Amino acid sequence: MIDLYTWTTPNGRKVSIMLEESGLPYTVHPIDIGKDEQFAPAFLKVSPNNKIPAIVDHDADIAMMESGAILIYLAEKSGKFLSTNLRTRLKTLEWLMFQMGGVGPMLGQAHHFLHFKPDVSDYASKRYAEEAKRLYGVMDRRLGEVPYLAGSDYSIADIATWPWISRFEWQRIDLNDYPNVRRWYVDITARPAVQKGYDVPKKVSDIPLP
Ligand SMILES: N[C@@H](CCC(=O)N[C@@H](CS)C(=O)NCC(=O)O)C(=O)O
Repeated sequence: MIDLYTWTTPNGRKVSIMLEESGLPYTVHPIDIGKDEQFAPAFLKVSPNNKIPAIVDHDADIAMMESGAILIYLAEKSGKFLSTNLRTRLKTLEWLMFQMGGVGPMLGQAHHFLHFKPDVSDYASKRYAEEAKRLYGVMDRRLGEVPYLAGSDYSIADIATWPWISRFEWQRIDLNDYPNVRRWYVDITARPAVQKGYDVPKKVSDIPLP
């Protein structure tokens, strides 16, 4: 059994969606980051960076933080969504790292400067609005060539990226400007495991649709 420590955010949803997709049994432990529960000493033992998501896999005696690393672990454990074919595997890891290093951190800043505090800094609002559009452009070109980020198959690269795109409204992105991202997003939204994982640890809203 896997313990999942999470909250209703894109990084948290990556892991609940992966657990739902792979069929691995898990128990949810909500960590309300709005109430600073991520700073509790007991949670620090599981997640030394004080951030969700984190897991403890009791079968293997493994505790892990960092969503990208957790997705790789769960893919290895379940044998799903990370190909053993070297070329496909490398493409999957490449687009997973693009999410971890670009999409997540940059769109996270866009949420602050375009959604939560749009008035504090024109410089920051403009910078992250432009970077969000640039990243959507990169994904749109890729998804114009292949159905999924890693190529022909749905993978942990898509599972990592989709929850960030589900906040397109906060990023002031019109998905109709990125038809390939729109097609990919709508297709993945239809997956029952995505819909179930989105509502972990609790339902806060319907999944936004363009
Ligand atoms: N690189 C980390 C980022 C995790 C992260 O930023 N988690 C946020 C929620 S999405 C969090 O726990 N924030 C609480 C805080 O910063 O105190 C990952 O991908 O797991």
